[in-house]
Amino acid sequence: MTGETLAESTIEIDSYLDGSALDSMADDVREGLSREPKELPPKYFYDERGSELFDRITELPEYYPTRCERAILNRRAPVIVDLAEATELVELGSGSASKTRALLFAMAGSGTLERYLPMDVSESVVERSAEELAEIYPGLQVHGVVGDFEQHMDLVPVGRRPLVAFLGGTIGNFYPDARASFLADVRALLGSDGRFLVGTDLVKDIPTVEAAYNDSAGVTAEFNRNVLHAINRELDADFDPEAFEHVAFFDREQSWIEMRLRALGEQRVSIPGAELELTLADGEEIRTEISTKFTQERLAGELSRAGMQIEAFFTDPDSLFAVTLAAPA
Ligand code: SAH
Ligand code: AVI
Repeated sequence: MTGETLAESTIEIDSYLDGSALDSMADDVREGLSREPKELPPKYFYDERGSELFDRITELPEYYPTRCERAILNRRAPVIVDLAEATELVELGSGSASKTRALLFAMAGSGTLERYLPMDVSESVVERSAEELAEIYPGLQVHGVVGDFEQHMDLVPVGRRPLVAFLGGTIGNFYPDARASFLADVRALLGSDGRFLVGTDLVKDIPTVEAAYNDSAGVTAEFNRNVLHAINRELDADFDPEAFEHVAFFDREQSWIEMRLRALGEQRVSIPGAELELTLADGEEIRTEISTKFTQERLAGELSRAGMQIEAFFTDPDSLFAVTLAAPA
């Protein structure tokens, strides 16, 4: 009988969201709620409850992006891994990392897998996925980063020739200027021969998109309202989340779906942690998220302006969603 001892996995987690997180939430809330229309950044959806609600969204019959992306990754992970020739996988906005397993599995199968670096603003999801994946892959070094990919990308301890993944279509949640600066940061992470793997939701018929953000079970509505629960808890505010209606509509001109919270009746809100007193008129809306839908051409143009070119472009059979591998140009 032959056998070999499995190497120990290691877990290390760096956090960049300690004391300053509350200050930046207060600034963001004060700034966003003084805009027209009023606005709140989507990253505040993702406390522990919000991350769980997002995971429930990914299982809804109407929410096609996760199913499509999972099918693409399960089928194409071996070719992606062959092209990338990476020993480490960096994952931005990693969440529960459930689709990532196909990539790690393919890297392990090709004998190249050494390190996984999940980065997310939600501490609980980074810790949980680090533990789960370290257990599944003996010998894997997991280096988690709890941080904001709009502020802390230069702190990701990236090694040589990384595969940097950004899945789920989260790239669509940026406004165009912020996306350009995010893509420039990704390009810097790649060095001379890393690869960028990005999931994008594609342009399609409007009813399919609108149903995905307006599910019949009301989970997306609860996810949307969760931002108010988070602000109540962190900034001692007194929003009544049930006094806001979930709204989601597709904006053809911008090619994005927009989620809003609409006040049902006049709302007086006090947010002591942001030194803000607020009155919302009956029917007034707060924009909470945009989610851009892409064409291949638009994505190629944006990647090119950031110094990257498409190496492979994969879609599901109905072309609802795409996974793109890009290399330094
Ligand atoms: N990649 C996963 C999760 C997508 S949900 C998937 O494909 O299913 C979006 C993820 O990005 C959440 O886990 C959220 O916590 C994280 N996120 C949102 N804004 C962020 C930010 N500014 N910095 C880091 N992570 C962020
Ligand atoms: C994380 N992000 C890509 C999701 C999306 O589809 O834009 C967030 C989400 N919002 C509502 N449902 C899901």
